[in-house]
Amino acid sequence: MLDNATQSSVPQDTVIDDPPWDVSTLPKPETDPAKLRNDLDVFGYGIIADALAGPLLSRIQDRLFEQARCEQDFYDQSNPANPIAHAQWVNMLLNKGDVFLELVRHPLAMSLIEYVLGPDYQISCVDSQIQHPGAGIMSLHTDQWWMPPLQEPDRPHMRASAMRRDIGNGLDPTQAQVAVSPPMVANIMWMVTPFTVETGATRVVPGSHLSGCAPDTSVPHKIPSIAAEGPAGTAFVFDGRLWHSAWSNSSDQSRYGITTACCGPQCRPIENYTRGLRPAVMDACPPEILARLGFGVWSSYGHTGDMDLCPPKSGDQVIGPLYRSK
Ligand SMILES: O=C(O)CCC(=O)C(=O)O
Repeated sequence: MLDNATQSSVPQDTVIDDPPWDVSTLPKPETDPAKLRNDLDVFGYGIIADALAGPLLSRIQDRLFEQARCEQDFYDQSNPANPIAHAQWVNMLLNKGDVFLELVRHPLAMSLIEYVLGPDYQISCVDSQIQHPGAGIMSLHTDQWWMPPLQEPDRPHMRASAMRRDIGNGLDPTQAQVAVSPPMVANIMWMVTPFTVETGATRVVPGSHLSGCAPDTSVPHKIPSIAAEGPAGTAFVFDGRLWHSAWSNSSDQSRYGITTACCGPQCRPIENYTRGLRPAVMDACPPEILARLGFGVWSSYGHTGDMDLCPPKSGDQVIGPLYRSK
């Protein structure tokens, strides 16, 4: 059984030069749902052509560019996953413009998330990954790095809370010959501005979602990858097990991407909406989206006393200690 932190059979100082894939067969920008689902199965990702266009794309661009500029003056946050210079992170976007809600209501994109995770998926984050000019290369990783490896029955199990983002050491992205963990995460990278090799388009390792292990985290990478390129408005949907990373921006244009990561209902989302969603945003949020933001109850998980209430009652509404009258 191979998975996540399990030892790779390839010596650590190896640099893989010849990519194990035929570029002509790799996913191309597409709008056919069946083709996109097949690309997800085979390569671990699919590319949606013109996912955002016209006024919607302009509204998203305008709102994000302004927010990012203001936040740079305000506190200039960097993504703990991508703590490199000139890489900016704008998180909790649902609090920063109702236009961003349109991303998690995108029929085709969210149907692909449902295809990977099933109907009760949760929204884990809606945040922006910005590679400004000069931003460097991020470590390859998966978006379910926290998934403990499958246990060999005659060996001790990996403790769930012992998982760390940087313990991957896989060098062989090809399909494992043994059982691997299923996807617990599916993500979408929305290309708000053009994603090119020069601007730092996300790098992906096609087929690595079935490798059963987490990638070596060296920078420079030891593993070949390809750039998920596309004009502004393209979106690429990917399996949480796919090896990927941000790439260096050698251009003079900032690269703006938005990720809408989703996870199984049994997982903890990255962004804590039940605590941090602004009240006005919560009030304006459609109930079906609120349920996906952690305000729903899934098989009694997430309840505050009443199984069917969405949103569940908050602390100031629930029953406290009761005493029988003397
Ligand atoms: O910005 C990118 O291209 C990828 C970002 C990413 O993989 C992450 O934040 O986990």
